[in-house]
Amino acid sequence: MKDRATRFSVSLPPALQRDLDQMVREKGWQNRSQAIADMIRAQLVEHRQHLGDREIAGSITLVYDHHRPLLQELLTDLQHAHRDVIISSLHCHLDHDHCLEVLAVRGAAREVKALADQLTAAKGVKHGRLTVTGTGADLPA
Ligand code: NI
Repeated sequence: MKDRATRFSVSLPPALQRDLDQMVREKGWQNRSQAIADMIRAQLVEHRQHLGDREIAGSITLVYDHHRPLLQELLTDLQHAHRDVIISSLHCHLDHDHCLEVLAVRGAAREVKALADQLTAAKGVKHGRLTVTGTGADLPA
């Protein structure tokens, strides 16, 4: 059974309310309530990233030069060591030198972030980014 929505009032300066209404129109939200609910969910995801044991899901994106000595081996070793967190991976050969790797991850926030940091910090990785989302079950409708 779906929980009933509760109402609360929000006070905003007029200019902020105008900007909010404009963003609601531009982004195609149905109304302010839907917009604010989406923004709260986004902030919850962001906030929960900092909670160490909480389970999160997301993706780690890496761009690197595969000619860099030992880099490929290091990235593969790290991925094998964290195979419990990595649920899928995608490798694309971007050009003669560069590879794009996207890892889908799920696990304790602390472990996911540590893995992302290690991969991103590896010498020869030109760009790395962890994008965190919820696991679905942890986000109210
Ligand atoms: Ni490649």
